[in-house]
Amino acid sequence: MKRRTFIKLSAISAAGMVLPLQLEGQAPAKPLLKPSTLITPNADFYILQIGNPAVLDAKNWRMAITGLIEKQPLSLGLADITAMEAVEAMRTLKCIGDPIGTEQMSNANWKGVRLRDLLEKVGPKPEAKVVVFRCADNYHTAIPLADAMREETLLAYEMNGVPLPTEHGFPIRLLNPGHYGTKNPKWIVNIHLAKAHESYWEKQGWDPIANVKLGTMIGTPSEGEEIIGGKIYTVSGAAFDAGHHGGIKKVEVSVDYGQTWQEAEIWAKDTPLAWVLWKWDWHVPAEANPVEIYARATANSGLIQDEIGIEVEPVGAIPYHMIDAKIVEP
Ligand SMILES: Nc1nc2c(c(=O)[nH]1)N[C@H]1C(S)=C(S)[C@@H](COP(=O)(O)O)O[C@H]1N2
Ligand SMILES: [Mo]
Repeated sequence: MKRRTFIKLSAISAAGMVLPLQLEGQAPAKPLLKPSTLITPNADFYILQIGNPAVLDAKNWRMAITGLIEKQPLSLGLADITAMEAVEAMRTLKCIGDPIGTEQMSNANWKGVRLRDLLEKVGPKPEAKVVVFRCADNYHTAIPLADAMREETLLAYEMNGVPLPTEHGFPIRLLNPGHYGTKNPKWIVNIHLAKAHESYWEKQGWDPIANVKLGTMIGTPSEGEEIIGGKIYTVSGAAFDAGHHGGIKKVEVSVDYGQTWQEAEIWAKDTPLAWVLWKWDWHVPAEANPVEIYARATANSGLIQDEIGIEVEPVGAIPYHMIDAKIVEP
């Protein structure tokens, strides 16, 4: 079968840098699952921002709540926030500028407070339609007030049991369920209620809503990997829909250019707001040959990734992931 041609993106995506994970030296005889844990350790969690991380000092940090509010503006310190009722939740973050299948997607357990509990203290005026977040690195973004009032929308101060690491937004970041990274601002210093707002990335053409699309990534094999013929190889990866399409129903793999699809096993999952991890044991044919490996997810709503692709799209992309690999003689 004739191989199809795809546009390969370089390591830089429009909304930031891709930080590929690489296996050291030779690929191991028995490939590891990738991702290998449901929770991404903080040291491995992807990092993305417009410039350098803002380095803030917990003692001097204040966050103001201002704008179209019924009551007086609030100025809060970290202790004011940690004194409020805490919520713990698992959440996956994914970058909107992610070329299909790359690894700007990670999952953590977070602790924080409901944004709505803070907004209720100041009372948004009826004309307030968006909540604007201004950050210490000059990043700014807004979300609809209705999203801000969702029970699952959190201001997080802990990540996997420790205070937010500097690069993930210390002391406070937003976790906005169902939305790409752009709508999860870090290093927040001001929360402002307004009628409308044009955010940093929107000015450059990125989607102002940024709902996460159904997506699947292949972690093993990696691009160009040599797979030993005649043995079992475990193809693995992650799939995520952020709960928009009812969660992931199944993940399938094809090693014959999409003619047939094999159902993978979902071996780790939690809430629909977190990714699922999947694997499929492939009985690799003995003959040496180039091979393309595809993976696609179907959501509980029936939505399926039914077109191959690799390009970045300003609204996030839905086509499925493909890896070029090589079957080699044992
Ligand atoms: N203050 C600030 N917050 C930000 C950004 C930024 O540039 N500045 N980038 C956003 C983008 S594009 C992504 S994908 C996520 C990444 O979060 P992480 O670095 O904790 O993985 O942060 C978001 N929050
Ligand atoms: Mo991003």
